[in-house]
Amino acid sequence: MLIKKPSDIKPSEITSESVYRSRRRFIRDSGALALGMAVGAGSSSTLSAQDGDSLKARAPVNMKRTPPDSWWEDKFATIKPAPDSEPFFTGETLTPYRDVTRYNNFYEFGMDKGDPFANSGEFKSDPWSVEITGEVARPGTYHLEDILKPVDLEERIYRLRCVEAWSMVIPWIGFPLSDLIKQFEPNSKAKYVEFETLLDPETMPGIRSRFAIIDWPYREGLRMDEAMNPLTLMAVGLYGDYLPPQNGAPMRLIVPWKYGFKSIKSIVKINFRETLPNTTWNDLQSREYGFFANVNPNVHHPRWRQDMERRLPQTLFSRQYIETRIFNGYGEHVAHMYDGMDLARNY
Ligand SMILES: Nc1nc2c(c(=O)[nH]1)N[C@H]1C(S)=C(S)[C@@H](COP(=O)(O)O)O[C@H]1N2
Ligand SMILES: [Mo]
Repeated sequence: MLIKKPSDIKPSEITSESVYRSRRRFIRDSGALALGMAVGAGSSSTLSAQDGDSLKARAPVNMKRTPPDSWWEDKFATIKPAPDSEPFFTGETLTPYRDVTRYNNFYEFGMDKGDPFANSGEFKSDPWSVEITGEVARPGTYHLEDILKPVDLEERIYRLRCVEAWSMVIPWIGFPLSDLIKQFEPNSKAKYVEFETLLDPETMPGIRSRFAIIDWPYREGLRMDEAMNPLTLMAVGLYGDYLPPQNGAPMRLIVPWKYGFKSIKSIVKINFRETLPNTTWNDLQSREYGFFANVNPNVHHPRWRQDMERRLPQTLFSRQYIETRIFNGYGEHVAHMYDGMDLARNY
């Protein structure tokens, strides 16, 4: 296979291209992995060419939306591949597409891990618009197409650590949140950014459920410096393709050094404000879920420990437990934002 420049890649080839690149990495890294296994480090699963092939085969099956407008395809024709170095890349084994898209938390579609995949068939993410409000020069309701027009899409491979102590490694497609924020010109009073998920009981059966525990819509927030940090990503795709509904189509936040619940899905509102916003999980159980929610192996959840995590995929025969790292391993790039803060109090 020839290595192509991103601009030469047709949309239909992108998935295979990203599979190809993970394969290339596998080949490059396999020396190190083999060594790890030889000393009994127990790295149980590795990405193989075979996995790559099955990812490619499964991707379209999981796509529950019809191909969106052609502007999406044009946008996806120019994705900049992930670099080969931290922090926008990790050489850790990718979690297979199947697990990334069938083991989800998206309570709007139900509380079980398989519910978002199973129950999101009616969900429509195209057309989509986002309301921008608060302390900005350019408030308004914008079509997603217009928000994405000026940004450059890139691939980033990040760890995702859920507060429930499981984790994945996911190749996202997106752009820095800072590139979106700058478009709307926040003023000096904009100290926090608040996000809201779509609330559509018609297509989101979890919202209709009488067992729902959440006060909808799902809300999250970041301090402005966190929002502007180069690691903070607005994702519009994964594995080289559009986001499936269960992963937060058409656009969701990714904050890789924080617990997964901060990474709010299917965003319809972005509000700039002076005061700390209310957030869904913090409102529900403030003793268990803080506003900052930085991944921290030293501060345990009141009901379970946080110093280990279960890395997916797991099989019937192997469960892989690894040590959780402070700031999910991204400390070098984000710890400075919390200088002088007591992380045990500001959890
Ligand atoms: N709107 C909304 N966003 C959400 C959630 C949710 O229930 N609703 N769950 C969060 C949690 S707890 C996690 S771990 C991640 C999971 O993202 P993934 O399913 O793409 O892996 O999404 C987060 N974003
Ligand atoms: Mo989570």
